[in-house]
Amino acid sequence: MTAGTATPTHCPYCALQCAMTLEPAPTAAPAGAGAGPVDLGLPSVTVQGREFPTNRGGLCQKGWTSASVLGTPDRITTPLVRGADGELHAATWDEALDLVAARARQTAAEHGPDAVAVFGGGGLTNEKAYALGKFARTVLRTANIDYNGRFCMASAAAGANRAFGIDRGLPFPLADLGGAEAVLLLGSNVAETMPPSVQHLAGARENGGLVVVDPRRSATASLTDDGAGTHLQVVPGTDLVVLLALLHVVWAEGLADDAFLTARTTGADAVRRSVAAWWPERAEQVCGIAADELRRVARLLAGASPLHGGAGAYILTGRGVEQSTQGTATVTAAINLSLALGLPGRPGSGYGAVTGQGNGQGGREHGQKADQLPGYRKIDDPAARAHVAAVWGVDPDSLPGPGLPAVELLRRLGQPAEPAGPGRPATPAGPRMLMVHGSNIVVSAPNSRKVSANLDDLDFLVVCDFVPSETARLADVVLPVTQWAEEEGTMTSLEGRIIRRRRAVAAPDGVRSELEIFAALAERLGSPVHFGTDPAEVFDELARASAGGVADYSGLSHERLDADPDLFWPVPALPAIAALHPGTPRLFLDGFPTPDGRARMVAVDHVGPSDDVRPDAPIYLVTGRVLQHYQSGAQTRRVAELAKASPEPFVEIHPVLAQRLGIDEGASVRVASSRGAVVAPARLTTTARPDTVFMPFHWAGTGSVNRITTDATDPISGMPEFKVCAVDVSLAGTVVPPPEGVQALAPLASLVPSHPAEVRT
Ligand SMILES: Nc1nc2c(c(=O)[nH]1)N[C@H]1C(S)=C(S)[C@@H](COP(=O)(O)OP(=O)(O)OC[C@H]3O[C@@H](n4cnc5c(=O)[nH]c(N)nc54)[C@H](O)[C@@H]3O)O[C@H]1N2
Ligand SMILES: Nc1nc2c(c(=O)[nH]1)N[C@H]1C(S)=C(S)[C@@H](COP(=O)(O)OP(=O)(O)OC[C@H]3O[C@@H](n4cnc5c(=O)[nH]c(N)nc54)[C@H](O)[C@@H]3O)O[C@H]1N2
Ligand code: SF4
Ligand SMILES: [Mo]
Repeated sequence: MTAGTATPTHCPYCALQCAMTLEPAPTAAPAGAGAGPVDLGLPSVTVQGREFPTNRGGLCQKGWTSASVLGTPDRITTPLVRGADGELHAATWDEALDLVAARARQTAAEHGPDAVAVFGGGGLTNEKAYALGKFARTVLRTANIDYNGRFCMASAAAGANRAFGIDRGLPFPLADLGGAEAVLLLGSNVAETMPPSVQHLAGARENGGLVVVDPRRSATASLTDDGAGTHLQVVPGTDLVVLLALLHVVWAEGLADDAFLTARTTGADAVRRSVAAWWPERAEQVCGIAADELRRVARLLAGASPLHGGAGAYILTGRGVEQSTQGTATVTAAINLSLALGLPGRPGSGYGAVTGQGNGQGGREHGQKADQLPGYRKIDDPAARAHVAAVWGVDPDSLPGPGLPAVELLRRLGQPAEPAGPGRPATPAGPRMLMVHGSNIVVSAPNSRKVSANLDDLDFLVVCDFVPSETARLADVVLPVTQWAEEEGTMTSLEGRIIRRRRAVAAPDGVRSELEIFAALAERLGSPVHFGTDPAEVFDELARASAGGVADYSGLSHERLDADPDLFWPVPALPAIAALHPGTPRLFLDGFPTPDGRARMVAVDHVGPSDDVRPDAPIYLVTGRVLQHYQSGAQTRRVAELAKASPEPFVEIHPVLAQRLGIDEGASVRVASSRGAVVAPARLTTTARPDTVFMPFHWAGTGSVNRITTDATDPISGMPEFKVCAVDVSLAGTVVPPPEGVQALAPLASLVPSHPAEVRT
């Protein structure tokens, strides 16, 4: 970037992908000025919000401060290789790449190709996600590639694919929400996780029509104050019951859109029968929401639906309901409710999932998911394999089949084969080598102590990152990569809009793009398959590979996207009529992409969380996010303003519960599950339920909440139950021996309050 040149691009973080302009700062930051970029030979950069339909010029605090990660003092600018002394040392690119290639070759020779596993990320551009999948399938020839989207969107995807035949998080532009009379938000805290999006809820709030379901009075739940709507402070893990009761009321009170159900859906009768037993008084006993309140909300949603003359209604799900062992079932019930009210496929109404990661949408479309090929194709579909193999220039039979979903993959890393036991099948040996691209699993994976132990059991761990994340620190080789403002590419936002990421600054000497890394490794591993290093060229190939698939990008190129920021997939090429397809902002208007064109309604029922409260663990733990930190915190903990505003993990606890447990504000609290214990300071707040504590997951160390979350998964989607588990809560230092039969927890001596060493203030 030359001085005075403004580069229009988008935020590096979440799926809202707020538009911003990057410009060289007029003056360099003075030495020692906290967030000021250090001298990595990079120009310092200012960030301005830019007008765009989603953020309308707004940015959140993470967006404003995002540029400081470019010059973070501990940025990795040279490959690192673990030496005989057990430490990571600087190495040349040739040394590092030769070593990675040699170990991949050796591991595959000794244990078979599936022994080399790949873990990707929903923050990768479409080009990188595509190249990663292609690299795994054609160079490593491993089936074992999956990614952190399994933590993030898998249940929403499974529910939407089953019901609609397609999974685009929001099948309509976000701004459409603005015209709605009612919006039901289940387990989504957009006021902290996508702050600029809150402006699109203004219309519903003016109508008193915002309904937020959350066990906490979150910032988003507080948006319902003063007559703006309703907060349903549900018992954790029981949203499915709320939805079943709402469906019950809709049918019982004759509010369903029968004409829509007949014309555009299948399965409605079975669903209607299945909710007959969920009358509101019964539901109240399980979910804790008063029966009258459930009735009122059902009537409010129905009244807002076009059938009853309303201006429109939306039902949206977030991680609070999806990260659950009944996540797919809950999403299915939310879709059933939307269909019963006739919302999907009607302009101004619908169902959507609020996708989370920057490229959480595109990341699930182009081949880094265990069961997928580019274009949202199924890897076990012979026609899909033939199409993609032709684009790659390989024999379709050489492509591996589906691999292990993320949680199962992490569970098996480094583990020996196990013979069949009572009630359990034999398990083959797990992968021996792992390559990580865009995830910090040591902090963000469920039951993370087990994940760390398994990483230790591996023969070889390779991590690509630009900062020494907790996972990178365990690696045998770390390969330093470019950051968002240093690269070209595309991202697909939560709306299915394909946007351009643009290079605004030169990358520091010594770092490479992942596209260059894949090409260099492919060459070293003797692959005849071509790996482009120019993102525009890789995008053109991705577009060809996606042609005819569900997520069809074949009508797109970087050039076209530069000229038109309003393109939503599918955007097929239209060579026969030599016209440009206009893209598809709104899906389902003419039908659902199922074989019969109808949406499928599926009956589901409530089972409850896998790790429900019980005498030795009588309190619910729910987890989530704070505004200032992004995910595992690898990036945002390095931003001085953010680390200062939110320096450490904490335990939100209701004053009534705190008093019962003898816990004062700020006291060190021990939160223990059957997997271990964490310690963090107490934050007393009446926004909590008295039976529930909340912890954010953005930190490593002794307050890292994923040390105690469960790695139980949804049986359909493989998504882990991050949101709810059963814990015991006590003042740290007051040892209560575990009741008999309960696994002993980590000794207290090892649990000191967390003061993350990495925080810079
Ligand atoms: N600040 C910030 N923003 C982010 C991110 C970030 O890390 N930080 N990450 C991005 C990503 S990848 C994602 S996936 C999104 C996530 O965005 P959200 O889904 O909005 O975020 P969470 O905080 O994980 O969860 C939302 C809410 O679920 C509630 N919850 C917990 N258990 C339950 C339950 O049983 N039922 C219900 N109804 N609610 C429950 C929590 O109290 C929380 O308020 O955010 C994106 N934006
Ligand atoms: N308890 C609990 N745990 C959770 C959740 C929860 O709600 N509760 N939410 C889950 C969800 S929804 C998600 S999405 C996950 C996310 O958690 P992670 O998968 O850990 O995601 P990030 O923290 O964004 O990690 C991204 C890492 O990749 C690096 N990186 C960024 N861009 C690139 C790139 O282009 N290439 C490469 N090679 N590296 C890059 C960053 O520096 C960082 O170290 O956490 C999950 N964990
Ligand atoms: S809401 Fe998301 S995309 Fe927008 S500035 Fe904040 S982190 Fe970035
Ligand atoms: Mo996510």
